[in-house]
Amino acid sequence: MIRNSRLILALDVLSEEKALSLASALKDRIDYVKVGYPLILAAGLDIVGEISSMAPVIADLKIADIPNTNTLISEQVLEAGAAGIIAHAFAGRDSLSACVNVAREYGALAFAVTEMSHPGAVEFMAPAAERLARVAKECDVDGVVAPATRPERIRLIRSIVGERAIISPGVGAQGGSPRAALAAGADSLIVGRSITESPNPAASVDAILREIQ
Ligand code: OMP
Repeated sequence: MIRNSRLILALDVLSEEKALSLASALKDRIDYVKVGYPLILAAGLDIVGEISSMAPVIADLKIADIPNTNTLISEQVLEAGAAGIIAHAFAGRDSLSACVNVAREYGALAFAVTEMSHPGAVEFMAPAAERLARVAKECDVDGVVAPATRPERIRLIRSIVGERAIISPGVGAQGGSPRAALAAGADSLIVGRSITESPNPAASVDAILREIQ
């Protein structure tokens, strides 16, 4: 399911033009483009289809509502062309299963967030992360999101989710090390600003690829 480079580009830019030009320039170097609220709110939902014509898109709407609303959100973004969705596990099994079920209907991937990468995640998410990872597994997600800023937590979450994919944000701008995250068990890195804000995005991708290969 994860392709070759182990790199997912987080396209958190606010200009449609910049988004399309980055996707076009980097599409052959990365496995997926992750598109979330910033770009979808700025450019509209059609951006998902436009980028999908260049590289598969993971829609990161961190879906966390009641099951019916989760179903409607998932359908909208998958109908727009996304190849995968990210949902929160903390809303519970019924809510997460709603997203997984829609993903299955569309032949798309469903990911669940376990513990987030930012410092505030240690307040509420870290104490619940093992349970969230178990819920994600029980809901039969394709993969989970785990923090590259705390590789020891990736190791722990790997011990729970087994063979399921772990995609891991937090390298570069948030301070995590690409090699350490992969060594701890991540399958792929999610990288945003250190590429999108670089004066030479392609060179920045190549530097990360050299570091992890
Ligand atoms: P940079 O910090 O710019 O590399 O971007 C990281 C990307 O990963 C952003 O799109 C975040 O919204 C996302 N992300 C996290 O940073 N931490 C998490 O715990 C989860 C995500 C995510 O689900 O993608």
